Amino acid sequence: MIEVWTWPTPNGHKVHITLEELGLPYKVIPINIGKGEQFKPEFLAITPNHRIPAIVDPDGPGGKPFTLFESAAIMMYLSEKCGGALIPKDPVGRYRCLEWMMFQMGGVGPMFGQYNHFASYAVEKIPYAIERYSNEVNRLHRVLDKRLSEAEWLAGTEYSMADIITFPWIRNPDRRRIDLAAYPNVKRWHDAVAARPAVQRGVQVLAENQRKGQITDAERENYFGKTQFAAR
Ligand SMILES: N[C@@H](CCC(=O)N[C@@H](CS)C(=O)NCC(=O)O)C(=O)O
Repeated sequence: MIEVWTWPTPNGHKVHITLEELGLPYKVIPINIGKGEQFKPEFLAITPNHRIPAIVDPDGPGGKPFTLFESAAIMMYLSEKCGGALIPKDPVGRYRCLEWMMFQMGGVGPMFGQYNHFASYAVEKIPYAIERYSNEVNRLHRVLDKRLSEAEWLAGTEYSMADIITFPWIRNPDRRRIDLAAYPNVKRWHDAVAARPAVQRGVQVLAENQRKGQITDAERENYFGKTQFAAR
């Protein structure tokens, strides 16, 4: 059975939703990143980047165990394992899907992450940084809104990995002080993705561990302090 080393964050949920949509059996191995479990040797053996998610497939290529990190790579691997499921077969749809997956990995994830850092996690509140990333978060919502005014799904006419990879970063818009009413096409798409039973199951994985209140000093140290930057 595929092992998912993970935690209930947007990057983790991308893979949980993918596994649920594909109907692949999987075993969840919780990596509590607030407690620093991402630095344990057994996790570093799977991913040198000490970030969740990562997977171990005992039945990888050539029938051998296979490890993989980076959420988009994992999603593409799982799709291929299921005959290319959730990636359109026609060349235009396929490249639209990859295009929007890259847009999430290179734009939405890093920019929204920096916004969270400066607006919610940083002790010192730097107005320039908060404004810079707030502008980017809003700009990226506008780009998505335009795309979704032209197409039902990000890849075009069919629901795909591009929607799965983006959705966990759009849900809970309050966390980024976003009102989805300002982005009606994103809102329509968000509600359609959120209604899918596999999506609802995916976002429940380890959900009981989601932090309720403010970041603690111990979590801050693991994410942004000496522990994070120690040579390994
Ligand atoms: N590009 C990576 C990003 C992974 C990532 O940033 N994971 C975060 C949680 S969402 C993490 O593990 N953080 C732990 C840490 O910062 O030490 C992917 O898409 O898989």
